[in-house]
Amino acid sequence: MSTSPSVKETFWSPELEHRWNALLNKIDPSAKSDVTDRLRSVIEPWQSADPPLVIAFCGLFSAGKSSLLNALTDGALATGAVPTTATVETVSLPDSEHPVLLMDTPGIDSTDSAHEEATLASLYRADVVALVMDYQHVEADEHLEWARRCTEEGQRLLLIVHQVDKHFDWELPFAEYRDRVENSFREFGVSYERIFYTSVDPSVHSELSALSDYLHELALEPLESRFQSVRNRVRLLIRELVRQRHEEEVTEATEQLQTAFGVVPNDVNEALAWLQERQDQQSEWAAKRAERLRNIEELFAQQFSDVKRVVELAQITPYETAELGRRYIESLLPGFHVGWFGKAEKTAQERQTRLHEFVSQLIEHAEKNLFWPVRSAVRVFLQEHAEWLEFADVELDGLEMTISEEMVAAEVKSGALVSAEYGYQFVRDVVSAIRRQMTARVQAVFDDFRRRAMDVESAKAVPDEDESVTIQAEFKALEEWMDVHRRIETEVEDWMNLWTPEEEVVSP
Ligand SMILES: Nc1nc2c(ncn2[C@@H]2O[C@H](COP(=O)(O)OP(=O)(O)OP(=O)(O)O)[C@@H](O)[C@H]2O)c(=O)[nH]1
Ligand SMILES: [Mg+2]
Repeated sequence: MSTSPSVKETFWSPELEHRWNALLNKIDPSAKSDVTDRLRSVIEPWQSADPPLVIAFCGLFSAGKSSLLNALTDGALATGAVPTTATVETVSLPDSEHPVLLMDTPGIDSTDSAHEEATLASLYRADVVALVMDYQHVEADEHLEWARRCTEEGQRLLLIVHQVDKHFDWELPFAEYRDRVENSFREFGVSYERIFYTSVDPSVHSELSALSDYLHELALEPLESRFQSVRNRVRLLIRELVRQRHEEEVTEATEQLQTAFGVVPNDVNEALAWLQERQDQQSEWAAKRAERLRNIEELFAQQFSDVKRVVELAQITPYETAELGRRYIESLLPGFHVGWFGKAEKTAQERQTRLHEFVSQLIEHAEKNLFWPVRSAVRVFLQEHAEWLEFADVELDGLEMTISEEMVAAEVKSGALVSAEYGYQFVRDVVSAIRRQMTARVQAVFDDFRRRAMDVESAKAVPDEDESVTIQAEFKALEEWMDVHRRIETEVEDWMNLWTPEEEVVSP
């Protein structure tokens, strides 16, 4: 957008005036609040054809504000420089192409609260705040905090380090002094447009004329960009109003947060950062828990494969036992029979005997070489990790071995009963069946035990129960607090849009 004089003349359009009145009407005039007056003071300069640029000179008591203003305006202040300033006084910057008003304000640390009120109220009229600081007290907390508040509120800020004639180069090179000052403000999170070093008394370090030039330059800024500061100040005031309207909610949410968290954030962004911190902490815990659970999985997998190896290597059919197995198969082959009278009965009896002999030896070896070693390995493992068990006594009931004649007989594949050779395969099949049974039962015990271990470890999700409860409360309080403030912000924007929808007035 261009900055031709015609644009300037019509900046405060009838449309803008109309919308402004719509905004003012929205404010309940009966509400006890000086916000309306302040709103009017923001807009007043803009209702003239050539809105003056207003710069408020603020600072601590006796920083030299009045003296500086007098120097910039060739002694225009009515009160002169010497007495303590008690009211806001406005003077014009001489020889400026567009009007520039400089406001002299009472010191912000004034003991008189009326003085301080006057200064705070004047800030809403100012397009730019110039913070005047005595050379010797630049890094005072008040300065840093004030400057940061301006930054937070989006107020345009000039820093003025005044009375630099008090600087002696033999004490400290001036460049070093400057670096130190500028770093302090940056580190404190202050953003300012410019910094000037000035004095009314003669000094080689004084940038008084540069400051004067800069103020003249500011007057040439396009109105569109200056208007952003107006919107910003109106927004601050509207926010104050909307907050007043939601005072109860804000107080309640703040108290809750105070109780739960101990501190209250300055704004939603800070609250979000805290929330993020808490969430990071929780995900860190979650990650640690996941790792612990993964370690348990690995531990069980390792143990299981160890036990499985014991199962696989167990010798349960030494030669003579295998022989008994083969003899049993032999007795099942077609053409096998015993005796002459009652042949069938005797044959059946012989088969039963052979099965019985095979199975009893099988049981004997399997118990000694398979069952007991496996049971003992499992028991040792469970006892080593008794912290995961509810009872000190390890439950191993599920870990049994059942080898019966029926089960062994069931392994016979009748289709294969054509030659005695099948006996070898049959014995291997029986051994496999026993190993499978043992493995499955170990697996069942392990599964059960792992489930319990996981339950115990999962319950340890948060370092301790109390902390978990605290965090839940903190989350809730923070979220409610943010919710209230977000609703306020939404309302503030609704009000602002009554007046100037952002995209219509402010061009990038
Ligand atoms: N050495 C030196 N003294 C200065 C300078 N500027 C102001 N002073 C002195 O500092 C004292 C305070 O100056 P003022 O201009 O009254 O300061 P102020 O900030 O307006 O003070 P309040 O209105 O009371 O807040 C006076 O004695 C001034 O003479 C300067 O550049 N150098
Ligand atoms: Mg003064």
